[in-house]
Amino acid sequence: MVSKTKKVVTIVGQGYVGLPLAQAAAHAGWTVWGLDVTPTLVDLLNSGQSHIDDLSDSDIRGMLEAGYRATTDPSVVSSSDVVVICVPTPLGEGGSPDLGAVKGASRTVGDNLVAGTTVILESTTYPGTTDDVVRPLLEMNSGLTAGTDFELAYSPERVDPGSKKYGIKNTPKLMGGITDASTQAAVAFYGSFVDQPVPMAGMREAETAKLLENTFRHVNIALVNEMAKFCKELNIDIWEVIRGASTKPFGFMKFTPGPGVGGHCIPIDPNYLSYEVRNQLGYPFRFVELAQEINNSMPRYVVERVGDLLNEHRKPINGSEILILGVTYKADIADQRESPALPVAEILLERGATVRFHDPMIDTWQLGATSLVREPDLGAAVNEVDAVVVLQAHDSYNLEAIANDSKLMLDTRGVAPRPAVRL
Ligand code: SAJ
Repeated sequence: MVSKTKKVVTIVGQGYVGLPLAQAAAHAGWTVWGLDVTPTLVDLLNSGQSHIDDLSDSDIRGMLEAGYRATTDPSVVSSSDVVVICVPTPLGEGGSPDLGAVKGASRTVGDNLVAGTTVILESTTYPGTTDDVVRPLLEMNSGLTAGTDFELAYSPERVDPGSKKYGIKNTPKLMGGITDASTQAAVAFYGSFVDQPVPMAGMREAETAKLLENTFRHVNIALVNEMAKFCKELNIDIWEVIRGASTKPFGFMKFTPGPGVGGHCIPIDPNYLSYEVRNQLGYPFRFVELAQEINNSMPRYVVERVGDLLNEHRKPINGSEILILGVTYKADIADQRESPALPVAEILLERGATVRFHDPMIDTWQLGATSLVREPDLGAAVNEVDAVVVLQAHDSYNLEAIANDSKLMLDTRGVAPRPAVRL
């Protein structure tokens, strides 16, 4: 539990990582400042409204009652015992990591840092970022020394958006510091609301463990995607193959083919590792680069499969009406980042198809310069179009009824019964 005097934490970046962390800390008795550079977001949060899938408006109101406040004022850092940086690390030009937000946050924290504070980076990044990028900026702007005047650690976020089972409390959390004392300072912070804090040997090991976690998923998704392609040509049911393999109770983990890999993590994070290996050592991290190539090829493969199915009905793609079901990056959440639906639609349009969409989580879908409105009547649209393509199997879809009512249906998630055709 937190010591008698209310401890204060500033969490920099109030997105899908920073906000749930703020909620957990607030309910564990911390005074929490949610520091963000977006004034409209700060106002929204302080008015009790959420902008992320995993927290509702009432969750935000509960945080405000528990001592949370959002702010744009970085001076809160100077009255904080702990500062956690949770800002985005997108890919920049040519697939290299864009650390602009991390650098900006580090300078801001450095400008306001006082001795005795514990600073933790959570943003997913390449090994060495905390030590070689964040630390120098903190030290330069504060005149303080990491590991001596203030503690410094790295602790990767492990959020599975939309998960009903895992949240911050019951997900083991890795943390590695510049010194053992820094590691223990991170353990003391997270230990007040995480069941299992996991101290690591150092910051680089904690940074790299996160990348291993996501690269593991990325590579295994690419493996089943590539197998899906050749199994189709060999007339082997890949879904049955995976069902069978999944009965192995040890040494196997189920992954399934899909229309492509979306989200803010899996398609992005492994590139950090391949970037750093190539940058530092001059040779490629071949698994990641191959996995990227295969996963990025899936939208075009989906369109090829649609073409094959239309062809069986003597219809070209050109001039056909195609209904896409599910434009988010995974089922039952509203996030569209890196969703494969966009490249699928773009390639269909290139081939002369008319594209319509439905997604229970999305009202209007930005397709290049065109804003598509969700089909108002799903049943009618299913009957009207030449083909239905399921990209995300949202729980609310009755896929059996849609399969029976559609002229033809391609199911890219392997969950719809016949007469739907699986990828
Ligand atoms: N996907 C497949 N086949 C699979 C699994 C996933 O095609 O077998 C696709 C999904 O449709 C999705 C993408 O890959 O488009 C990413 O899927 P995901 O479940 O990994 O989704 P994220 O990015 O929301 O969550 C992941 C976490 N997921 C799990 O551990 C189950 C985890 O990798 C990270 O903790 C988290 O991102 C993160 O923040 O890094």
